[in-house]
Amino acid sequence: MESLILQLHDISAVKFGEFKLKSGISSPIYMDLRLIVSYPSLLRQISRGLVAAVPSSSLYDVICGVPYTALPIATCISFSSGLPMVMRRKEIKDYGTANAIEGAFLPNQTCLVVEDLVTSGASVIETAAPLRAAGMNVTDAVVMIDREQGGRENLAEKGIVLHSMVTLREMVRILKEKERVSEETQKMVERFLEENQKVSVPAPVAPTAAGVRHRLPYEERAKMAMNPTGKKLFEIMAQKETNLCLAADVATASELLDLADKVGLEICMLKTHVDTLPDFTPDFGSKLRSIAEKHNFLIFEDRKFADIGNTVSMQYAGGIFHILDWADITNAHIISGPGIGLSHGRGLLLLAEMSSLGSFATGDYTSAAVKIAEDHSDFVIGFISVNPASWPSGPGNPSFIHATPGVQMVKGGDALGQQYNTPESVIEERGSDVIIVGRGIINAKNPAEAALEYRLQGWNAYLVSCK
Ligand code: 5BU
Repeated sequence: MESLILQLHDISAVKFGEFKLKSGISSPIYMDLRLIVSYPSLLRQISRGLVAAVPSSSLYDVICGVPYTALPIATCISFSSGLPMVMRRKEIKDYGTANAIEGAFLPNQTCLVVEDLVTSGASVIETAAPLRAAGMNVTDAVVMIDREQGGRENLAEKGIVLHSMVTLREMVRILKEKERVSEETQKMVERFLEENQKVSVPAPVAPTAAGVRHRLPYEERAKMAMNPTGKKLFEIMAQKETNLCLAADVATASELLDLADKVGLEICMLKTHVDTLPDFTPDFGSKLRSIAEKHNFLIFEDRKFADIGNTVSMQYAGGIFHILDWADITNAHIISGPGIGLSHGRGLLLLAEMSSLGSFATGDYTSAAVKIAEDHSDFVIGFISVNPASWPSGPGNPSFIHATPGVQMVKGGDALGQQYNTPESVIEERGSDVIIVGRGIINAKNPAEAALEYRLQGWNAYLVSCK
């Protein structure tokens, strides 16, 4: 460590004088670590030191350097440790397939954030946000120099543990010991650190190109919706103060009708998989409709159509289930192209993303769903999405609704690849509008009470995101 610090001093990466920091405070010491790219041996030593500063590098699936100074450092760590790297884009262009995070990763992987220097921790927090929005877990950050000015505490508040190679105080102590700085300078730095122990994180600026904008209230969006069913859904959400959709995946039609009546007050929409009901009878639709009218919610048959338009039209209107007769909303994959033609005055959600692990509905596929929706906004009311805040265009046109499955009170998943996020994360961070909850409610001891709890969480998150 001593030799590393002396080398940094030799190349003038440590400067003494009067400097204005990014956080606005003025400091008697400044570190310019951008210089290290010109010194490969230093870069190597720093990378090794950072790996040694975390409890075990095997805890992480990927690493991400905070742009720009830490990018070459992260590259070196990746190269020497074999840990794959992802990159966060600082600017996102509002076109094409540009992602906020570049590289190959899977949701739920754990990403270690790498940084050169931490003051308030704001840069690490700025990098953790899109990583988390992309579905990764960010639990730790490693930094070469901790200025000990509140970064550790600010990061802890965001659930990130900071590991550091050396503190600023320790660094100056070594420089004094090796007679590189005077006692007076050392004292000045120590006084400055005493007086500036807590630099706060500047308030976040709402991302523009991607990410969640300040959300328009549902009632405003009702006025913008082109499709009467989409409009009605926004109106119900605003009137009933709920953005909860129940995925009513119970064993029988009679249980489903019973549950619909019990939780009807809490929901804006009830989602069915009608082909799973062994006791389905032709009057199921009219029975469910009368409960829906009583409690003022819409019915969404999660049929996921995926065939050519002609076949889909037959599956939709005919067969055993006559979905068209009783469901307000259904959904379709875009795999077969835009010709699914399910107008008939109802609403259609396009499957832009899926909640299951390894889903192929990402990137260009998701962008294609957005394009089809724009071209058919008379009957497309929005999307099944998982993280619209991470799309190149963000959640996009406010007349479209985003509904997100894979929601429970705690993050996690099931044995078959379902992945769960919390209501707060889905609405506030991921920019969706409707939380779709199945087993979180159905398997609760008291489903009506659980539905109330989900409704409150979803609604509070919506209120926060409107501010
Ligand atoms: P869960 O019990 O909350 O995991 O139920 C989720 C429901 O949403 C279930 O009916 C799924 O079929 C449905 N779903 C999903 O989980 N993920 C998706 O991407 C889509 C639908 Br589309």
